[in-house]
Amino acid sequence: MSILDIRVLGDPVLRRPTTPVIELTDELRRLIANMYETMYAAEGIGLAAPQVGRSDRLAVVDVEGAKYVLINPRIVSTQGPGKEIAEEGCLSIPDIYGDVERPAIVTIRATDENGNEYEATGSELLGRCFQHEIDHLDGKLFIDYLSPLKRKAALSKWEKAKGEYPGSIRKVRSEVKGEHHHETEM
Ligand code: K1U
Ligand code: ZN
Repeated sequence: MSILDIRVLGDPVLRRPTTPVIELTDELRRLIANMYETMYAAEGIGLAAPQVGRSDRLAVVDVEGAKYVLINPRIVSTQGPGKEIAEEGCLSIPDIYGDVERPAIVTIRATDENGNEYEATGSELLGRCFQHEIDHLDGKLFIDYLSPLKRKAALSKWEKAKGEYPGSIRKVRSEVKGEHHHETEM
């Protein structure tokens, strides 16, 4: 398994719509395993394919041990008394945070890594993570939801920080001591 480079704001792949997965190939299974490894190394709770430079309609999630592989996911319904506001970040916009209002509870339908279709309902952080990842698959980022003023502030902070990511690439290091990674290996 390997840790993949994370694409950051400015890389057009983050704005490109994704293509549905038609066949679960070994190559895609390897991609899923590598996305999990990358997400854990970056200390995230989710990761979508465009964030590692791929336009496949696929994401992985691990919220407090609740793991989901989201292949061709879609939101089938939103429930609850209404919307909730909470702070979000994004592995593709490091160190930038903002309050985002979203439906409190969502039900999604997706295919898992074994090709089985499933439905899952998420509230709180899990529901928010499902929505954040599905947004990535539609080329949407959390900053798109900020008020014009807060978005402007976030973007000006990013203008100063983005120099740390030449080529819009964020290198993630493994936390495991003594481990040697071959970054280009798949
Ligand atoms: O897709 C991503 O960029 C991953 C992102 C997902 C996400 C963050 C916040 C709300 C919903 C979804 C992250 O994992 S950001 C960093 C993070 O690990 C985190 C954020 C909030 C709570 C706990 C952890
Ligand atoms: Zn994100």
